[in-house]
Formats: sequence, C-alpha cells, structure tokens
Amino acid sequence: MQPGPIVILTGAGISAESGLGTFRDAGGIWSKYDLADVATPQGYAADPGLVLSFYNARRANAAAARPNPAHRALARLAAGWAPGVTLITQNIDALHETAGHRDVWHMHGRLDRAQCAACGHTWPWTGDMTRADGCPTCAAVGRVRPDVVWFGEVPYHLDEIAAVLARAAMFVAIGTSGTVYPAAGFVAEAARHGARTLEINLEPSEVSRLFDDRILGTASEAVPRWVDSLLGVGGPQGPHG
Ligand code: BJW
Repeated sequence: MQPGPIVILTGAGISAESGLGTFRDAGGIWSKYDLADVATPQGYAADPGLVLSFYNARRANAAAARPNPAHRALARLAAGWAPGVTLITQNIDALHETAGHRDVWHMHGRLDRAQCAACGHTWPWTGDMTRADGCPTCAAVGRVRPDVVWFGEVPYHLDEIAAVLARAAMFVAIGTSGTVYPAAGFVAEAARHGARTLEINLEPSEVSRLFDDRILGTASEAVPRWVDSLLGVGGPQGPHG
C-alpha cells in the first residue's frame, strides 16, 4: 500500500483470545444478559445494583487478562509506522495499553474509570463499585457508574475520529461485528475520503461488503502477520516464510 496514516478500529474479537467474552457470538455476553438491562441509562436507573455487579465482574476479568499477540502487534505497528497510526477501540478493557500502545481512543469508555451520573465528572477507578460510593466533585452518593457508553449515549472522541478518518490512507477494522453505530459507519466514511479498507475477523461482519479487502482468521494469528507484512518483516526469509 501507499505509505500514509492508518486508522484502526478494534472490537471485542481482538480481546476474545485473552479470555474476555464477545457480545454477539454464540455464548456471548448478550446471550446471558439483556442489553436493555445492563447497557442503557434506563437499565441503570431501574436496577443500578445489577448494572454495577455486571461491570464489577467484567472489571475483575479484565484486570486478570493479558494482552495477546494481536494487541502486541498493533503496538509494534504504532511504534514503527512513520506516517502514524490512530487506534480507536470500542473495548472498555485496557489490553491495548498493557501491550504498550499509547494514546488509545476508547470510544465506548473504560472499565478503569468512574462517572458521576449526577454531575458528569469522571475519574480513575479500581476495584468494585457500590451504591454507597460517592462523587469526589459534587458529593452525590449512589450515583457512581462505570464510565462506559451505553446505547443512546454519545460515544467519546467523535470529532477527532471524523478528522482522522478524513485523512486516512488505510482504515482497518479488527474483531468487530459491524452492528453498533456510529462505529459500524466508519468504513463507509473512510472509503468516502479515499482510504483503502481492510477487515480482519473470524467471519464476515455485517458490513463486510463495504471493505476493499478481507482477512478471515483469528486476531492473534492474522494481525501479527498483517503487521509484519506492512513493516517489511516476514518476507521469504522471515518468520512467516
Ligand atoms: C474474532 C475473534 C477472534 C470473535 N479473532 N475476530 C443507526 C445509525 C446510527 C445509530 C443507530 C442506528 N440505529 C440505532 C442506533 C443507535 C445505537 C446502535 O448502534 N444500535 C444498534 C443495535 C443498531 N448506537 C448507540 O446508541 C451509540 N450512540 C449513538 O449512536 O449516539 C448517538 C450519536 C452518534 C453520533 C453522533 C451523535 C449522536 C452508543 C453505542 C454504545 C455501545 N455500547 C456497548 C456496551 C458498553 C460497553 C461495554 O459494556 O463493553 O459497547 S454495546 C457493545 O457493542 C459494546 C461494544 O463496544 C459494541 C460493539 O461490539 P463489538 O466489539 O463489535 O463485539 P461483537 O460481539 O458484536 O463482535 C465481535 C466480533 O469479533 C464478531 O464479528 C466475531 O466474528 C469477531 N471475533 N472472536 C477475530 N478470535
């Protein structure tokens, strides 16, 4: 490809091989929970205890998880691709950062941050969240929630994302089903501005037909191979033969 800025969007599939569940695959999170109960502001208002325990369990799982070769390969790409890499993730885990990736845009928020439902203040968080916790800014008690983006809420970084999609030479989506907007619309937006587009996924996503190129496979195998090919490693004499 022509050297130029690369924009990467990751979804739950990149963390699947680190032991964190996806949402919509068989046995995924939405087969065990109704998303309206745990991933909407209305669900939180109706039963905050259920929502806090859902995210407490996911925070504990994420804290125990380790990055896999796909996370590490993207960190290597960001360090080695001179025209620049922007990493946008829909994931609320910190596995990209643990793999050494700096400046990750978490468009659906982060498990390791809290948000006050009363005043909107956000701050770092570790451990379980309870109904007894209070906001350090407005002192409201019982209004602390995870700083994650639920259905009907506006994702983070949208203005910056629009700007990088308009300048991208390449847009790559990894391990995301293409069912949740606005993220599912990024491929069309990048293509409209002239980017070459690539999907890396276990199976075709809902928006697969919009991509120029597709690699079907597990993220832990396909992503390092793709990164090696971009960085010029793994030619005929290289690690992938
Ligand atoms: C592997 C693999 C392996 C497995 N290797 N691959 C039409 C247009 C625009 C918006 C809407 C619309 N209709 C409705 C809406 C609104 C709504 C929406 O999109 N609804 C859909 C259900 C239709 N969107 C919203 O409400 C969003 N906000 C919004 O639109 O605000 C309005 C606005 C926008 C723009 C400007 C101004 C205003 C907010 C969406 C919030 C999503 N929140 C969640 C939960 C919170 C975070 C959390 O708890 O973790 O975010 S839902 C859930 O889905 C989570 C994820 O980030 C998100 C995406 O899921 P993802 O990552 O794609 O996972 P899966 O499981 O779906 O897919 C996994 C993939 O991996 C699969 O394809 C597998 O094949 C693959 N895979 N193993 C490689 N080893």
